[in-house]
Amino acid sequence: MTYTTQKHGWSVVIGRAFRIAVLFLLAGIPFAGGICAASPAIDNPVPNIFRPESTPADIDKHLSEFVLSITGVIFIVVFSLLMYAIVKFRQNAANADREPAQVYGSTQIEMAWTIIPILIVVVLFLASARVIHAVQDAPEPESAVEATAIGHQFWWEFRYPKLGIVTANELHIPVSDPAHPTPTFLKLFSADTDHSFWIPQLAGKTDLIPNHPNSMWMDPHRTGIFLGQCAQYCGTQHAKMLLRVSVDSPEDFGAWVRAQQQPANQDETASLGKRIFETTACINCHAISGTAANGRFGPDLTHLMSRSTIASGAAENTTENLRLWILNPDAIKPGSLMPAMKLSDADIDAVVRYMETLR
Ligand code: HEC
Ligand SMILES: [Cu+2]
Repeated sequence: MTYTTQKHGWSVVIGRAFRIAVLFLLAGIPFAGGICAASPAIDNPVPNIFRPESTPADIDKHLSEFVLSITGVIFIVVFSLLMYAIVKFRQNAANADREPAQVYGSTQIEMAWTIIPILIVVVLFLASARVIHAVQDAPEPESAVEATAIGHQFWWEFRYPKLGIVTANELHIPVSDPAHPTPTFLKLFSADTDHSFWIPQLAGKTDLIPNHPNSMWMDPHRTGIFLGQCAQYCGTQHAKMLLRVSVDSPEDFGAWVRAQQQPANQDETASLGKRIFETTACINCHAISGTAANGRFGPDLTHLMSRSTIASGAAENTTENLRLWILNPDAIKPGSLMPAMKLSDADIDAVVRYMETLR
C-alpha cells in the first residue's frame, strides 16, 4: 500500500503540542477569572468565587474545587497519554512505509472506558445534589431580613416589604454573626425578561424569571461592598446591569433603614426643579414619596443621593453624571430604557439641583 508521507521533525511536534496546550489554557480562563465589574469606586478587589464571604458561596467554592480537581486529574491523564502517543508513535523514516498495528475490539478496554466515566459522573452528580439541597432547602430563621429583588432592563429594584423600603441597584444587608445569624432571604422576580442575580462572593447565581418567583439567601461574614453583575443576557445593556451589595454592621444597617423610611426631603431651595420634575413625564416612570410621582417603570428616587452610583453602577453619582444622564441617558448607557427628556439647559440644572436634595 502506498500513501504520501510527510516527515515530521521534533520542532513540528513540539510546536503542535504547544498550540494545543495554549488552547486548553485559554479555555480555562473565563472559569477561574471571576467577573471584572466596570463599576466606579471599587473598594473591593475583583469579585472572585474562590474568595467566599458567605455560607452559600463557601459551599459552592468547595464543590468547585472538588469538581476542578477531578476534572484536572482527568485532563492531566488524558493530555499526558495524548502527548505520549504523539511523540512515541510519530511518523519517522523507520515506519514511514507501514501502517500501525490495527486493533479491533477489546472488551476489557471498552468496559473500562464505560464504567469509569459513569462512576465519575455519579460522584459529581451526588456531590452537586448535596450542595443544591444544602443551599436551597436551608430553613429561614426568625431573625432573617426579607427583601425582594426585581430585575428590570437594565437595573435592579429592591424592596423590603416588612420595613416599607423601596430602593434600587444598591442592596443593603446586615452582616451575619454565626452566633446570632441574620441572613438575608431574597425573593427574586422579573418585570420583563430573564435576569440573574450574582454576587460571586456571597452566593451562587439565581435567575429572575417572569412569572416564576425564585429565592436565595446569603449570610455575609464581614462588612464591606460586594460587587456583582446580572449574569443572564437580558438585552443591549445587560453588561451595565451591575450589582452592589453593602454589607453593614447592625448599627449601620439600622441607621440606613431609618433613613430610607423617611419621606422625601422637601427642600424649598429646589422648588423650581421639583415643579419641572412633577410637570414632565418623569413622574410616569419614577416615584418620590410624598409627591405626585409614583411611576414604577424606573428606579425610586426618594433617596437617590443615598446611592453612590446611578444607572445600575454604570456611573458614579455625581452632579456632572446626573446632568449628563438626564440630558442624554444613552451617553452613559446606550440603549437604556429612559428617554432623553429634551429639557432646556436651565431646566436640567434646576432638576439636577432638586435630585441632589433627595438624600
Ligand atoms: C419612560 C420612563 C422614564 C422617564 C419618562 C424618565 N425616566 Fe429616569 N429612568 C428610567 C429608567 C428605566 C431608569 C433606569 C435606567 C437604567 O439604569 O438602565 C431611569 C433612571 C433615572 C435616574 C438614575 C436613578 C438611579 O438610581 O440609577 C435618574 C436620576 C432619573 N432617571 C431621572 C429622571 C428625570 C429627572 C426624568 C424627567 C426629566 C426622568 N428620569 C424621566 C425611566 C424614565
Ligand atoms: Cu439583566
